[in-house]
Amino acid sequence: MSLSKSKCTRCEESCGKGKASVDVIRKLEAAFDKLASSNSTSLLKRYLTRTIFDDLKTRKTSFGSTLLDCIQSGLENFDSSIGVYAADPECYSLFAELFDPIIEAYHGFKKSDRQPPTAWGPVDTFANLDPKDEYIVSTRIRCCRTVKGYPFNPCMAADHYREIERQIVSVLNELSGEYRGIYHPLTGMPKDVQQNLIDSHYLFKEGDRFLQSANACRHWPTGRGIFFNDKKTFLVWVCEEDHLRIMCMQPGGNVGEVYRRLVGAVTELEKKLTFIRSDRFGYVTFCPTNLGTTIRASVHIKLPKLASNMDKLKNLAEKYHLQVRGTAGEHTESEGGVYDLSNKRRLGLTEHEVMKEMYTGISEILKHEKSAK
Ligand code: ADP
Ligand code: DAR
Repeated sequence: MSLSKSKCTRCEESCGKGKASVDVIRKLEAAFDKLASSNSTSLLKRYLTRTIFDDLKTRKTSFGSTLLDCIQSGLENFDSSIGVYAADPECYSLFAELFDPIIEAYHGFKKSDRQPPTAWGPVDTFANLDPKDEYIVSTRIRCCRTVKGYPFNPCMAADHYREIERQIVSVLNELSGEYRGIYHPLTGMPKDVQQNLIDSHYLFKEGDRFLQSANACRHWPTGRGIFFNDKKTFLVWVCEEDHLRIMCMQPGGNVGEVYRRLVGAVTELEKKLTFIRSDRFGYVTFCPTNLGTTIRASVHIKLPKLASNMDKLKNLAEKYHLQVRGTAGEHTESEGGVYDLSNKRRLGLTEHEVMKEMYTGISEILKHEKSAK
């Protein structure tokens, strides 16, 4: 039996659009007062006015998700940058009064804007940004997908995770050629193997407190795992933050090769899986920061001259719509002078435009590094 519309165990209430329980509303009221009096700088605090809060606090989606499911991470982590997640795909419309201003603030994407149709463009547009391997350690391009008919983490029962994992893995196991690989469930994975995959930047980390507060880590590690080919140049995360994270990566700066491989992988997967795509937002994800193309195209790069002045590097990156992060990605510091530089914009642009922006930005950053004194 499909579980996609089953009971939402979190609130122990039958699904079906209706009203949030008295208990949920009471929890929301107490947490709202604490947030309002906090020094949080999250987009949640900035845009969850009392009026909007009162309008939204009683609502419930057909999956059973409430406002609490969407904002509990930001209520518990005042240092959140965003503070909200969509507990299921309906949340973006049912709680639009909160999501829309947050999406506009983060992406510059207004209520009247629409994500353009998917357009990967010519994959041979991009060459190797660092043919002599002097600066770029590795290139990674990832996109996120969610499977139609299922809620997102906060409202997923253990059987949801098992069913989605089963669906995705059966498709992955049919892949051939350079995409042929093996699925490694987290359940039963030896801790040293798991840690080695994380340290090698292949596998997602555990214990992100923002995701834990969002109830995105319940039933862990049920239904979670990683698929990869023998060269680890094509990988798929199953049921981490989104139902799927599809990524291609390899040493060096050959952006074109990585992009070609990713486009081929996604094209193969969407022949067998129905992904959630909205006319307004494009591909729908758990976190609003990933909506649209859902692409993060990044290089691990060494910039000894520019990195000697981080404020200057970040301002330069901002000029090219690039984000500077630590070596292990989000919420991490640089190790050994290696920085993660990636596109900041992914909503309101086509896939090819996102890639061109990243490619051009990294190319310009390298010119600055080479000419710096
Ligand atoms: P995402 O990029 O999917 O939002 P994270 O930022 O948490 O997720 O990064 C996930 C993992 O991918 C981290 O271990 C990070 O080091 C790794 N990573 C990101 N970019 C690269 C890259 N260019 N080369 C190698 N690993 C990378
Ligand atoms: N930590 C949350 C989400 C930020 C975006 N990162 C994701 N989705 N992994 C915050 O609000 O800061």
